[in-house]
Amino acid sequence: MPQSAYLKRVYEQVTQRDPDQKEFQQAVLEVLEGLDLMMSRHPEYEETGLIERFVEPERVITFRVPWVDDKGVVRVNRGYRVQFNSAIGPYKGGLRFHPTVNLSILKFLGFEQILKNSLTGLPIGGGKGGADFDPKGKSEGEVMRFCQSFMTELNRHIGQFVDVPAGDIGVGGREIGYLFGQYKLIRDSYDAAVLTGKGLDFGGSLVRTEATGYGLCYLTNEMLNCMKKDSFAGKSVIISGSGNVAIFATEKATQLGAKVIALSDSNGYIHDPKGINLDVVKEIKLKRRGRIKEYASEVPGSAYTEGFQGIWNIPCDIAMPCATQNEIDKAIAEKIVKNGAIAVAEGANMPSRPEAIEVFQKAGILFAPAKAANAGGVATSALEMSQNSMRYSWTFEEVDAKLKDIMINIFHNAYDAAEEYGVPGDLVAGANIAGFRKVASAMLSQGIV
Ligand code: NDP
Ligand code: 2IT
Repeated sequence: MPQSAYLKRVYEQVTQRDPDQKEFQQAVLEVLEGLDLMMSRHPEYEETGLIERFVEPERVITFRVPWVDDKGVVRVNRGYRVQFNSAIGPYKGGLRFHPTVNLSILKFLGFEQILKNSLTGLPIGGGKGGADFDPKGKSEGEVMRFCQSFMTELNRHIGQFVDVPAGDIGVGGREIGYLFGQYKLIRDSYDAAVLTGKGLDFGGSLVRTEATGYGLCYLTNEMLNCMKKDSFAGKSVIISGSGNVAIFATEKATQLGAKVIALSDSNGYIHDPKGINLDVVKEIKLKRRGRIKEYASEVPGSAYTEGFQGIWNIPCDIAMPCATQNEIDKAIAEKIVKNGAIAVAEGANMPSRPEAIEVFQKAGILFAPAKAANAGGVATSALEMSQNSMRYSWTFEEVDAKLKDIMINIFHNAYDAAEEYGVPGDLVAGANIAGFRKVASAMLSQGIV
């Protein structure tokens, strides 16, 4: 809990206003604990009601998404877009299609996105959206019709200067393609920069697909180098999840000399002590849209175990949770520490519960929080928007070099802010402070809006 009476009041108001929004409250509390260190130097935050404004989304849209399944049955899902903060640029953030999606989850994600996007150094505000639609087991036609219906409503709320969605859990290149097609049809306008994560044939950027996982490894490598004079070389790594972020984190960690020994999905995990064969994973997950357990029947010497949390029983040097929020609880964190890990870097958004972060920090192991560590995806989205505006595309090497620079800068900004505020090495506080001060300064300049 923050010490500042003002921040305490703001947090109480958040909990009283939306008592059921537990994930949102969790994200707000973590950020306010970081901002606590800034309050004595910035009386203007309280004088202008800045924090009350900061924790309240500028706009929340919810809408009906009706569609017809392959049997001719009418289905209705709920769609959302949380337009959280536009102080430094148009709202920017992904769309999540998952049955667990609700307003609390999208508000937590949108809130985190504000500071993450600020950390990238690029001009993008914070937003998030999605639907409680479950893409699992749906046919191509069902996914397409759902995306079309979703965009039939969403289109009026977005635009390249207004709000620019992208992918997240359950939304990848296929879904972005269908969403873009419907937007273009309804608006009769080729606004390429209205969505990011597009296919390379129609305005997508090279490296966007890989960007979150690659960026995670670039930042982690810089953290290891700067804080421990170490690197990925020769390290054993465990990565949870087996979606977009996990796959390309595996690829980059392996390129940097590490051995990734386990991956998971929501059903269970695979362990391959020789090191994961990523070609097999890509064939299963990206080509066949299959389950991670199929790996064990195709790769001798590997094993599949039911239950996704068991992955953290395996000892590793570096842990990178890349599946979903609140996966790492206190007991799992204690296990990771006891097994001798030297670093934890978050690829997913808020994968560690607050008690888990405390365990990592008390044990003195390196900890890279999500809003710094996974910012490479949205940073490359912003580079996609730049290329769309220029009607130009950079090469893979050009985008990759920019991504690497951005991730290294994010690490140093968070690291330096932690030093400046007397909590050296605390990248959680450092990332919150470094991200917040630019947003705060922009909000102050723009008056009470
Ligand atoms: P994908 O949909 O590609 O993959 C998600 C992976 O996480 C799957 O392996 C999925 O398993 C697993 N997973 C999802 N929900 C749960 C759950 N409730 N319990 C256990 N496992 C689960 O998504 P991404 O890889 O894009 O996203 C992963 C994380 O990274 C999310 O937290 C997302 O917000 C974050 N992120 C993504 C970015 C991006 O650019 N895509 C950018 C920054 C952060 P299953 O198939 O069984 O559901
Ligand atoms: O959580 C995230 O940063 C994303 N899902 C990516 C958002 C984006 O706009 O690229």
